[in-house]
Amino acid sequence: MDYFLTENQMMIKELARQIADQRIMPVRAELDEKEEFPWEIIKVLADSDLMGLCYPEEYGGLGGGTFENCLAVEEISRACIGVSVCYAGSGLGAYPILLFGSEEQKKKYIPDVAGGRKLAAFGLTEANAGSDASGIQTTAVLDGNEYIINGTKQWITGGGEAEIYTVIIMTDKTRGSRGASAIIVEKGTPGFTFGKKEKKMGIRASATTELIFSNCRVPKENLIGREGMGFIVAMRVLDRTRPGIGAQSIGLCQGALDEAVNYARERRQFGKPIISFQAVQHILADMATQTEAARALVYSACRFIDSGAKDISKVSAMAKVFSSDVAMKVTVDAVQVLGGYGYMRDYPVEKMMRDAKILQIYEGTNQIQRNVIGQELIKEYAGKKEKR
Ligand code: COS
Repeated sequence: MDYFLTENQMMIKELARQIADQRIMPVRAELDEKEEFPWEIIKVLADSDLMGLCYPEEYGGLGGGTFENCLAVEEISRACIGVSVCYAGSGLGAYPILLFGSEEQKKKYIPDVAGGRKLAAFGLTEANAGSDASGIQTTAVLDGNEYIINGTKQWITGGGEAEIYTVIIMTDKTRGSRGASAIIVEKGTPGFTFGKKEKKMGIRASATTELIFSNCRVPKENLIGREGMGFIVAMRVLDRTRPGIGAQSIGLCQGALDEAVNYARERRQFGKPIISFQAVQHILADMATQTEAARALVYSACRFIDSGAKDISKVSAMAKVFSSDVAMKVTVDAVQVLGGYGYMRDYPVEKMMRDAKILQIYEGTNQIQRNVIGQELIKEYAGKKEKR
């Protein structure tokens, strides 16, 4: 399919593809096995300017948008979504500052993230606040010129490795979601430590830890926007970043499809390559069709967001839910095509299937995405919103 990419977009895709092929593919199994954070690859991505794709030039970025970022995420994900989440997770951490931060905050934090000198991470989830994001219990109390933060965040992508954390905390517990605020906490701040590194089913190259705040004091200037805006900051940021999960999904699908087709061309049974059997062709045909449909939706969602559209929740949720469900199915099918070999760690599809599962869970479960789409439909058909 021709998606009419600009020359610049084609260059970004090609550069990310080269790095994926030359630097990520050869080490992905080892990174998975050792659960090792891919700092060397992050450095290569930074040196190639790919860390700064979606940030304005005035803050050291390349001035691209969601689409440019997603093209790079897609190509990196074709090789390994464990690596791509280390790359994209930093964007998730920086977006609260980029979208809602003060000029001083943007100048202070974004250039280092855009240059890949520092990673950012986003802290919303807690032990008892996952889908019910407004149920967070971590608090921040203003004491003179500082906030004192107490509580624990859970399953934070990039935990321990990132330098800059944007966390959603309660500044007024009596107000529910309207009592939440977003605040920046830097690694090394006294009272801010990391819990154990989680042992995960997939995306094992990435780091996932608790963030533990114990009377952690941060300057009140670290508040993003105003007190009470935290839930909206989180929701708006997730609206923009969820197509990135779509990009991870389509990259993973493409990687799995490539492996399955190549294997089916080589593997002989009953005296012929198994790709000559319709039973196998039909599986591959569905994998290819679903991957292309997901790609078309993710690309359209990104372009819609980059057009400056305000009402992006539904399209963003659609891109995430559809493509991640496809990724789960396509990777399961890839294992099926490879049969017994597919189940062994010697072939990459085993890892791809393990990796795929998180796409249906993080940045809002696929059940939550369907809730978001459902709520938007209700508003549109009641005439309260323009139909999109
Ligand atoms: N953009 C702007 N505002 C939004 C919004 C969005 N996308 N989604 C919700 N809001 C606003 C609502 O308008 C409402 O504002 P008012 O208080 O002024 O009415 C407020 O936020 C609360 O919204 P709502 O009542 O819908 O919140 P719920 O507690 O019912 O939760 C869901 C809504 C489930 C959609 C939300 O909690 C969610 O997305 N959960 C998943 C969180 C997630 O993605 N976690 C992953 C971890 S982060 S990697």
